[in-house]
Amino acid sequence: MEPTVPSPKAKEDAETSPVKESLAPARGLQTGDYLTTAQGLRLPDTDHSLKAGPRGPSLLEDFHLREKITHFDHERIPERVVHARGSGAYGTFTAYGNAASVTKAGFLAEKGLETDVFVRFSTVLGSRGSADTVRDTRGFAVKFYTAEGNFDLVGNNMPVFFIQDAIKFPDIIHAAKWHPDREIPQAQTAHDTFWDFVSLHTEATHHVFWAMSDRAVPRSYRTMEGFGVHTFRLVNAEGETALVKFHWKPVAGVHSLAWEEAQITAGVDPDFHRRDLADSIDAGLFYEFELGIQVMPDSDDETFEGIDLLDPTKIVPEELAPVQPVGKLVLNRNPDNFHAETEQIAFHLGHLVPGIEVTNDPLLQGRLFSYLDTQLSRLGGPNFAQLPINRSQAPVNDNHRDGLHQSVVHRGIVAYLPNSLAGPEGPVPAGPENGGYVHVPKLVHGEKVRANPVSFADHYSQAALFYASLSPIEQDHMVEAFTFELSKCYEQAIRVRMLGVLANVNAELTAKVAAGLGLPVPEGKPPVNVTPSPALAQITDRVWPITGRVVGVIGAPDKQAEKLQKALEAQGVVVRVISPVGGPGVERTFQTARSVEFDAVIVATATTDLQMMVLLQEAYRHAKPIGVWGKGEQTLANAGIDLKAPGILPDPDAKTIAAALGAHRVWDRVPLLKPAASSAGS
Ligand code: HDE
Repeated sequence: MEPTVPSPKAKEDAETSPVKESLAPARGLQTGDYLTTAQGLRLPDTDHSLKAGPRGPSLLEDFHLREKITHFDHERIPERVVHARGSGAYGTFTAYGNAASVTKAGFLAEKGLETDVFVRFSTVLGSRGSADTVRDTRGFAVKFYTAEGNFDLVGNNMPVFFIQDAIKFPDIIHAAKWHPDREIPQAQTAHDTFWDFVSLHTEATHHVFWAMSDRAVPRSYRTMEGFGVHTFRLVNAEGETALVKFHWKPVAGVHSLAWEEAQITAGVDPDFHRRDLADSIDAGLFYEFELGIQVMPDSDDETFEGIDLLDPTKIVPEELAPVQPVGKLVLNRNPDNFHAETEQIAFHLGHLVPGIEVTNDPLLQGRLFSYLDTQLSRLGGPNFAQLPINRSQAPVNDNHRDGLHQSVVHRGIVAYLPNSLAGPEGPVPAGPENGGYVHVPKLVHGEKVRANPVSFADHYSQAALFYASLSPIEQDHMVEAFTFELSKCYEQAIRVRMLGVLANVNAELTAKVAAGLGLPVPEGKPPVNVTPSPALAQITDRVWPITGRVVGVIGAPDKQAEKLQKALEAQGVVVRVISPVGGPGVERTFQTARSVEFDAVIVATATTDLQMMVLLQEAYRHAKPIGVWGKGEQTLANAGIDLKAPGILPDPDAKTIAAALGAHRVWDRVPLLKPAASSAGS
C-alpha cells in the first residue's frame, strides 16, 4: 500500500507552485513531517478504513477512522447570530498624535506609534455562505492589539442603528432575518417581517433610510466608511473628558455598486468583497482608512446642538462637528486560516483601554453584556481570550482558572486576592500610575423606570436630513430601493403603513414610491426647514484614488493592451484581457467574463458574441466608462450602444481611463438611461 505522506521531494516541488503558500508550516502545533493521529501515532494509510477483508464490513476497532470522522463531524462552530458572513485582514494603525488632547489611550495619543490590528468586515443578516453584495448594513469591527490591552471598535458602515434600546435587538433581528418557517429569504430585507416591524417601530426610520441608500451595496470594503455609532467618553492625561464619535474614512472614497450590479454579482461571484480584500492584499494594493473623531463637550445633558448624544439613531452632522483625523489604518496581511483567525476572533465593546470609556447610550449598555455572552456558546467556553487571534499583546495575568479548553498550565496554589503567598509572582492590582483602568467618576441617579428620554421620540428629522443631503441620483436610487423592497412584501397593509412612515419624512419621496407601488399618496407631517449635510452625499465632483479598480479589455493580449496594462498597473489598477478562448495573457474568456467584475471596459475587437453584447449593455446601463479601440466600434454598434453617449471614450489611453475611473461612474449618462434600467449605483 502506498503511503500518502508527501515525500520531502514533493514538498520541494510544491515550493515552486502557486499554492506553495498554503503548504507553509502551520503556526503553533502541527509541525511533524509525518501524518499522525491526534496522539502523535504515525499513520501508514489514511485512504482505506480497516475492514474484515477488502469487501468486508468496517471494523469498530479502526481508531483512526473513528478519530478522523469524529473530528470532522465537529469542525463547524456555531455561526454568529448576526454578522455571520465576514472576512478579515491584519493591518497596522499609526497614530498622528493629535488625539492626545482628548485621550490618554497610547495607541491614539502617541505620535507615530504603530499598533497591530485585525479587522473583520461583515454583512449582518445572511448565513456564513450567503453572498457578499446583498443589500444590508456592513460590520466594520477593529481589534487594536495595544500595549495597554486589546481595544475593540465594533462598528458598522452606517452611523445609526434601528433601535435605541438593546432590549429591542432580538425583535429587529428576528424581523429582519429569514422567516422561521422556511428559512427564506436569505440575507434580504425585502420581505414582510422586516417591513412589518420597521413600519410599526418608527425609531428604525433613520437606519432604514441608510439601508435603502447606496451605502447598503458598497463597491468593496475598501470604499465604505465605518462608524462607532455610539458616543464614547474619552479621557485625557489631565482627567478631562469629552464626548466623541468615531469615524473610519476610506482613502479610496465612498463608492457603491449599482443595485442590478449587486444582484448579478451575488450569483456570478458571491465572494466578490471577500475576494477583493484578499486579492488586493496579495497584490500589495492595501486598503487604507483614516480614523477620525468628532469631539463634543462632555456637558451635563450629553446633548450637542440639540442632538441627544445618547440616541444611537442620531448623527452629529460633520458641518457641526468636523471629523478630525487622528490616525491611519493600512490593511496589509491576509489571515492564514479562515477558521482560526476570521471565524474565531471575538469582539467585545467591553474591551477598553485607559482613556476610552462608554456612555449611558442604552443600546451600547446592552451590547456590553451581549458580546461576552455570545462567545461562550460560539467559542465553547470562557477561555476564548487564549486563542491566538484574541490574545492580548499586553502581558496577561488574570487569576482566571480552568474552564473548557484551558490551554494554560497554571502553576502554584494561589489564584485569589488578597493573598500573602504568591510573593513577587503577583499579580497585584495596578493603580492609575501603573496603567490601571479607573472609571471616571460619573454621578448616576434616577428613578427605576422602563422609559426613554423625551428626545428619543424624534424619529423623522434625521431621516429627512439624510435624504435631503443626497445627490439627486442617490435620491433616485433610494426611491427605487423602497419601491423594489416594498413590492416584495405580500401584505398590502404593510406597504400602506410604510408609506405612512415615509410621508412623515419627505413628501416627494413618498409620492414617487407610492406611484411605483400603485398606491395612494398618504398625508404626513414631514419636518420643515431641513438643513442638509453635504458630507453625507457620495456623488460629488471629487476625483478619487483608483487603487484596486479593474479594467477589462475585450480583444487579444496584444501590444496595445500590454502597454495599457503596464501604465495602469503602475497606478494600482488591475487590467484583464477578455478573449474568445484562453491562452497566454488571457485572464477571462467570453464565456467566463461578466460585466460586474470590471469598473471600466475597453472594446478592441469586432464581435457579435451574445455574452459580450450582454457584458457591454450591462456596463453601459451601470454607467461605466467604455473605451473603444479600432474595430471595437463595430462591436458597440452591434450591442446597440451610441458611440456619442457620455462616457464612451474613443481611442483611450491609460490617462483617459484613469481619469474616468477616478469619478467612479459616468454620472452624465445616468439621465439618459431608461427608467426601467436606470439602476446605476454611486
Ligand atoms: Fe452587534 N452583535 N449587537 N452591533 N455586532 C454581534 O457578537 C448585539 C450592534 C456588530 O465581526 C454579536 O460575536 C446586540 C450595533 C458587528 O465578529 C452579538 C446589539 C453595532 C458585529 C451582537 C447589537 C453592532 C456584531 C454576534 C444591540 C454597530 C460583528 C456575534 C444592543 C455599532 C463582529 C458576536 C465580528 C456582532 C449583539 C447592536 C456591530 C450577538 C445585543 C449598534 C460589526 O453579540
